[in-house]
Amino acid sequence: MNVYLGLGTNLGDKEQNLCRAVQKIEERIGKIVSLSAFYATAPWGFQSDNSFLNAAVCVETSLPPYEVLKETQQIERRMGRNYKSVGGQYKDRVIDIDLLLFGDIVMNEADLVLPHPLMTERRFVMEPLAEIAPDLVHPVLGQTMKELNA
Ligand code: PH2
Ligand code: MG
Ligand code: MG
Repeated sequence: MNVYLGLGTNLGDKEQNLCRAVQKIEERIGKIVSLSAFYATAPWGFQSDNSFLNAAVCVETSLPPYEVLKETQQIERRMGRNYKSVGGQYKDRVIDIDLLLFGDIVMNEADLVLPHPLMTERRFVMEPLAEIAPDLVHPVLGQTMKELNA
């Protein structure tokens, strides 16, 4: 199944952080089908002096959603993200890997919601996603990524 992941970083060597994350994703989750350009974006939803580099990646995986989540969280930790957002406040981070879409799976669990509930509100997600998957249809909204990014 194809899983779409959103990547973000605003600390350290951001380009290297994204490249390392993609490499680890390929090692642990599956074959990289496509990778977007890296987009320089302003912090969204919180104040920070550190701008972001964001990207989207499509991975062909045989793992189920919770296994992919476990792997992405482990990659985040191994790359030095040993903190979580405090009281729902976003924080600067070395790497953030979010599950955006996982085939046509729709699920609503406390620790995993698919598709990602905020993806369509975030230009830093939709811009790279629409680049690599313009005709992909959102399983709940029924619109393509290109339409949702318009
Ligand atoms: N991630 C957030 C909150 N705000 N802003 C940008 N530009 N890029 C992000 O990846 C990002 C954000 C929560 O994960
Ligand atoms: Mg995030
Ligand atoms: Mg995250």
